Amino acid sequence: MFIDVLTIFPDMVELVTGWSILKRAAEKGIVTVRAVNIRDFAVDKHRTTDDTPYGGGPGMVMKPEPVVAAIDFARQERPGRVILLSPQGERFTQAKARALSAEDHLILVCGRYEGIDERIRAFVDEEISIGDYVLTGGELPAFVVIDAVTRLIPGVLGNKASTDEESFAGGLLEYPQYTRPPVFRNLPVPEVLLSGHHERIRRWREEMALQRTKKRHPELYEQYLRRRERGNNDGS
Ligand code: 4HQ
Repeated sequence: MFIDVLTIFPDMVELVTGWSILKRAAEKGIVTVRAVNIRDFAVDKHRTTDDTPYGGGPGMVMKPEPVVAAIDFARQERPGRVILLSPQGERFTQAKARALSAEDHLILVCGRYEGIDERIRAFVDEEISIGDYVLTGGELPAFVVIDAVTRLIPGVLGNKASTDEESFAGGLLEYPQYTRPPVFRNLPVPEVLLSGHHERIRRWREEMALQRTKKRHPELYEQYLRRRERGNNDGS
């Protein structure tokens, strides 16, 4: 998969490409992330990417020409799905991550300032929000999308991700996990996990995942029950 990140802060892209899983995925040639500097597509001598809003008001607006020229550039070698990160977008979910993981080329447009010129939206395929809070730019949301999407691409996690998702726990919160030591600051590991009874362990984990989801995320729990009734247990 090719991922272009269109931004006026191209150095930030190293945050997601420079370390750990994504770095290895890039080395294996499974994912290529490229930073495209929107400022390189500004035409005036000061390479301006923002301007004051028509009609007045506070803050600056991202100019359309450099952003759309950067989109054209990103699209010139291969077609791509253009995604704008914005609080006005459709909420990003695991189902959306799964769908995007099948794409060949994502073009992620990161806005800055107080907003973008509305006409940029005519060149965008979809708009995604990572949640109802206001950030200073679309870069961190883009990195969230990259992280969630790329871990679903076969080979990136050695396929463990897909098996995780498709286990009974698909669509539920995780069960509690423990590792050594058996007692930490007076807090013991639940006895069942030390028992070696694999079937009891499996049932305990299932029960904990269910209880935890019901208590902490009742909406997800209801969705899970509805899907289980339909005979679907892979979280889709
Ligand atoms: N932004 N989910 C970019 C966000 C946001 C979000 C605010 C997007 C600032 C310039 N993007 N503008 N939440 O807060 O995607």
